[in-house]
Amino acid sequence: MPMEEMELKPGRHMLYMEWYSRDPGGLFMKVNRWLYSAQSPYQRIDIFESPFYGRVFALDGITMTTEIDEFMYHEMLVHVPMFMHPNPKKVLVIGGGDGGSVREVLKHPSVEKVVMCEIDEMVVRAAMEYLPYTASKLNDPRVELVFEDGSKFVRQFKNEFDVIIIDSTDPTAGQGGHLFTLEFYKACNEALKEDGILCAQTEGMTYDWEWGSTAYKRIKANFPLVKMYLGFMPTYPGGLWSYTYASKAGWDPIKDFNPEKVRNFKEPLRYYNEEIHKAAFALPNFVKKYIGEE
Ligand code: AAT
Repeated sequence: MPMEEMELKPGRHMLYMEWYSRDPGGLFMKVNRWLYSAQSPYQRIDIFESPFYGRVFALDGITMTTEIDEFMYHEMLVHVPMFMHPNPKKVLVIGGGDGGSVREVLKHPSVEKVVMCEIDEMVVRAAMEYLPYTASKLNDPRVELVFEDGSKFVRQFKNEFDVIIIDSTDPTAGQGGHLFTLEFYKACNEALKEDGILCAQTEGMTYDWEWGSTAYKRIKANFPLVKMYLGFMPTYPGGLWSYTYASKAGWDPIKDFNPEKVRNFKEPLRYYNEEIHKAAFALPNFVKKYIGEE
């Protein structure tokens, strides 16, 4: 057997360390081997293989996805809004260059077209090569890839999309900040059809809770019905992640939820189900306080 094909024996591996913002501590993982590193015009991109987490994708040293838990994040970000819409045909994903959100969107048979607007083409190319499962649907004929700042791209549309999903980096990382402004959420509202639904990843509620609280309040200023919900995400800071759901028609994610649709769904899901959908909207007191909903 050629040396390079021999299985690497466990030992004292190299380490990857993510320092959380404000430097309270962070996350570390063993590294088996490095697969890809590059500097794009927007950020540093790294993909490595870890003995437990599988392939790990990081931007500027911040973990974006790992193979063991990306399903938790992508299913929660995508299926809550997708199941709330009675017939989502046209979907816009902003950010999400690894393809995980697009993969989940395409599990819904009503979908005719998904536009993914990712600022960094190099992220998408690297994901297609090194994250085959996460990026598995990026070549689907229903997918249109656009490489542009999502905050600019969305402005050209009025009354166009059924669902918009914001799968962005943190507001202080790369160009992520553009996807957290009041103007951006307003433009998303206008790009949605009258019964359109928006859903955004709105950060962890443990460390940088101000980011999520600000995002929630700005989305709330632009939509008649806005609710935050939570899910577990082991490799994101704090492990408890927030998402914000917004409906232009005022559809309530609990009262107007149709569990039949989830029960009849043909595609396998590993996190999201009808009980999780309802439970995710129950917020701990400290989170209610942070977002001003006590
Ligand atoms: N699904 C993977 C999770 C991510 S990736 C977020 C993506 O948003 C990145 O690929 C980044 O290049 C892209 N992005 C950043 N700014 C913009 C912009 N202005 N327009 C379009 N795309 C953008 C997010 C994980 C969250 C991490 C939590 N710690």
